[in-house]
Amino acid sequence: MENKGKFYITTPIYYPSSNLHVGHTYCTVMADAMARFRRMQGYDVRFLTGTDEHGQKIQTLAEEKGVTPQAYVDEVVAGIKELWKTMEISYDDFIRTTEERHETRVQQIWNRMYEKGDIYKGKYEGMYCTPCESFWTESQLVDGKCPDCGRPVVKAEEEAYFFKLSNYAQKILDLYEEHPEFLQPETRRNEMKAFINQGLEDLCVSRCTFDWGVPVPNDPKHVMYVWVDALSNYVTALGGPEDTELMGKYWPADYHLVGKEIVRFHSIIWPAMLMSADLPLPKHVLGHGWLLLGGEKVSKSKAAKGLDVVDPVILIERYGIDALKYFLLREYTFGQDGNFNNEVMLKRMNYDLANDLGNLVSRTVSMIEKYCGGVIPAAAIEDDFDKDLKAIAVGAREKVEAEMDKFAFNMALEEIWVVVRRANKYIDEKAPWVLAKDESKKAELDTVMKNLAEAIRVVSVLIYPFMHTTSDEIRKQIGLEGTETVWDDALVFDLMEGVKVCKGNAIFPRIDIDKELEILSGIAEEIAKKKAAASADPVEKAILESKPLELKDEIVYDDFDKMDFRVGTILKAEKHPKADKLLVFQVKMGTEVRQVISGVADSYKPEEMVGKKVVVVANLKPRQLRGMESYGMLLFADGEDGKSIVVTTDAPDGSVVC
Ligand code: ME8
Repeated sequence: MENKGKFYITTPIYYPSSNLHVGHTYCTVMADAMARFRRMQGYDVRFLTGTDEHGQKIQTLAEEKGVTPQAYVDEVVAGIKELWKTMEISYDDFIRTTEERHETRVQQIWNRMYEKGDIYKGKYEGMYCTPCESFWTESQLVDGKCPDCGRPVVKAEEEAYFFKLSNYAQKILDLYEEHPEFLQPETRRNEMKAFINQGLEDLCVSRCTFDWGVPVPNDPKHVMYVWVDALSNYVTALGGPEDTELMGKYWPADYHLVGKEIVRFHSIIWPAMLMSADLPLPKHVLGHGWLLLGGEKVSKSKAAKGLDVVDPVILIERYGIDALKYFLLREYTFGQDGNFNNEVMLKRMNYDLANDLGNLVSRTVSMIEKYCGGVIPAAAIEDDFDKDLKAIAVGAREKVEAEMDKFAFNMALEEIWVVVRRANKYIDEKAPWVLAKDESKKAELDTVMKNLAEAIRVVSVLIYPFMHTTSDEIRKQIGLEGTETVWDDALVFDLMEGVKVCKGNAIFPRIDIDKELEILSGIAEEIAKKKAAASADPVEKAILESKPLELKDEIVYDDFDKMDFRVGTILKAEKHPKADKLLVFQVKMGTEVRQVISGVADSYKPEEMVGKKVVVVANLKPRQLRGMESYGMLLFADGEDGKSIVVTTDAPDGSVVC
């Protein structure tokens, strides 16, 4: 196969603070699919992932657990490696920032920056977000909290080393200008430009209040700022910064794939560090969107909340690796956020995998067995349906490649499913079971069987980068077990004559969605309970134990905006002359006094209500209640024993409630 050149792709190196969730899996699955895809195309691929093991947060977690930081990370990293092994993630290297090969080389990068005159000693006074390991100025905080994650920050004041990031502001803006492809999508580039234009301050690159980090060369009471340490992994894993065989071969990276919240580090700090260290810049930084759960980012602290299972290990156990991978790659649009929930996931698995793909394969193999003795026959004629199926199948590869060039995994898979759905439709159009009843139609029946086998084979090639196990299983069933899956074979339609099929189990069993959702919510509840029991933080406990309310149908803001609530004072209250349950109030709302009637005589004596500040639905259409007019409604809450409790407020009379 023609060698297309090298292709170096990386994922973020994840914090081994606790087990990974489906959000991390999403990024790694995308990188894996891209790596496998480029390998099939003939690229010399290097795929790097790893773990970012230093920093204050890890040190604190280890202390809480009563173990050394190293022992702490060793355990979590073993779990992460196990997960990637189960998912057959095809990385070429896994770098841990606690490895010696990393530590010595990151010191070399530091020395290069130092020798350039870009690192100097000073004093840091500012705010620090420990979970994000990020420094902020007061003005960057949002409501006094970390602008990235919204959590509280702590004051940090210490002697520290600084990196002259400010010197690189213009160079980085020039980089975006000259190479807009460096940072995608464009929205992220605009955000970064705006960030730089606010003014780039020098970056504090060392800490001395804890020691879980790479020592600063010649000043070991300081450890390097964890982001300087972490970003360097992309180079140190190749043996860099010094010239090594791997550096020469693979650096600069073709793609750093990262979540949108760490684009800033990769597109400002990282290129500045590389410029300072006289190293070439990566070609592309791609920021992907977040998976959201109930509108919030799926995160380690919230991972156990709610009724959805986000633990990839459990999802894989129940539905298989390929079903999860397919869902993650097909459901979300690269660069945008997307909602994650188990129902959407199960529906995708059922419709696309069990119905569309699974049925196509099982129906075809069964028919070849039944009508052709299990051996794929020769094709004899070509009518418009046959021609259309063939054109769509052999034309798909180019479309898949075009989408993958844009990292549009969902659209690449959609192009493959165009073939799958066309083939299913072809079965309906041709109705082989009718052809089989007429001996004179044997040639046409044979053609249908052969063309279906070819279409399935093309699909098996195209899905290989995304779901190689399924591809192998399909190839086994259409009689190609043990043959090499070759990318160029997706362009031809004449390889299947004479091949003996081999019927197997359904490649994706149908899922009983209602039953499965019940099981999953039970599992999610169990996980949340366990986490809540282990948590010392009362707010976290409450969040973990929270259960969704049963509510009326959702309304939109415009519905709410139609309502006019006002604060009023009850001037007078009396019993309704004709109804025991009703009280008649005279309510003053600013300039206006009006009569409002409520059915609360069982809960309040009239005199108890006088003087209360209440909330009135003031633009409600007037209503007759047993012969008296009511001009609005007061708000009450349901109390115990069916009693009503009036909603009161300290707000001034007449004020608008909104
Ligand atoms: O930031 N949706 O590590 P990290 C989508 N160590 N992707 C998500 C996600 C979600 N809800 N949650 C996490 C770090 N991710 C640093 C990186 S790199 C030199 C250092 C993915 O463990 C996403 O790719 O917090 C995100 O950028 C990454 O996990 C953050 O992982």
